[in-house]
Amino acid sequence: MLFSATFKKLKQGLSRSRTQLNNRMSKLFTGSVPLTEQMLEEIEETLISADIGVDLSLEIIENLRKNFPLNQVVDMATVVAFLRADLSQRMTSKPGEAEGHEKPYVILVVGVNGTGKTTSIGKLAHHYSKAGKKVLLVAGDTFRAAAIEQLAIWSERSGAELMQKEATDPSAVVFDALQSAKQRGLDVVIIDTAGRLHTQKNLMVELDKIQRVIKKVIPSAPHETVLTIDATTGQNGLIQARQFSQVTPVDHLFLTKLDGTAKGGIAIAIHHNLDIPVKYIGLGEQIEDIQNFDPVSYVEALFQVRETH
Ligand SMILES: Nc1nc2c(ncn2[C@@H]2O[C@H](COP(=O)(O)OP(=O)(O)OP(=O)(O)O)[C@@H](O)[C@H]2O)c(=O)[nH]1
Ligand SMILES: [Mg+2]
Repeated sequence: MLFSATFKKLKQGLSRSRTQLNNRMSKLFTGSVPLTEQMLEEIEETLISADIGVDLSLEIIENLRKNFPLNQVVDMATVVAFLRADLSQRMTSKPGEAEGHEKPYVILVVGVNGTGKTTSIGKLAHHYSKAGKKVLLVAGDTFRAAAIEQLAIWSERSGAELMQKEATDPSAVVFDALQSAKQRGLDVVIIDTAGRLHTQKNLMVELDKIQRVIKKVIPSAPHETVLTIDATTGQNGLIQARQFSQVTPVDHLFLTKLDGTAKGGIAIAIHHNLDIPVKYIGLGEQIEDIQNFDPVSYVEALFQVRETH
């Protein structure tokens, strides 16, 4: 599903990151100045500080070097435009999945605790509900009463139904939810899961069991397994994504809290370095603060010379 991606909102969400980039860049440029080696180094550091990643930052600086000889007079707008164009060109979209038309369309949401699973589920539910779909949320984190309550709040906000059962095996709730959704012809089922289990082994066993139960009811499901990654954890998010995808198959990433970091370059690093596509981004705590990740608009929103108005 595509969200009404307004560029203005994307820019708003990335304002911290953009401001930091702009501040650092404007210290280097006082009007038009001859390009120096030191400036190149500082531009490189600026890119790295935005969490774009060391390798990619180096490549970009090399390209800048090729296009702008030392001592050539440049201004900030020209350099930022060059960086933006270069990055955009590298950010070709990864092949997206075909949206499943089978009913119900099952989305399994996994991720480390606190990365934003439940909030992101609320946002997804809202958007599907708004599009006229009948949505069922499943509280697969059954051992924490607060987790169920939190999902209940998002079900109210989004107008989605809720399936919950306290203190049972998560896969039992998932089984009941899918059967009910199938019988009643619901459109979308979104499953919340626990983020913390004692060991990676336990987590693997539980997620595996959930996957098997889903398939028992709907063999082609889950149609999407979405992993939430907290953007404010920077490069650790990359490591987390790698580790998690070894525990359970992951189709898409949902990169959350991009509004809360000045290191918005992490989305670019993840897009560049992982085979798992970033499909959604979270730009705030409100229900509408979700967008599809479009790498080119993302780069554009991140690299913009400060507006004068
Ligand atoms: N600023 C901002 N905050 C977010 C975003 N997404 C989630 N949060 C906040 O992050 C915190 C954790 O979110 P949850 O949705 O509870 O995370 P969770 O993964 O379900 O956590 P557990 O259930 O404990 O595993 C909450 O305070 C959310 O409001 C976002 O895109 N931007
Ligand atoms: Mg939760």
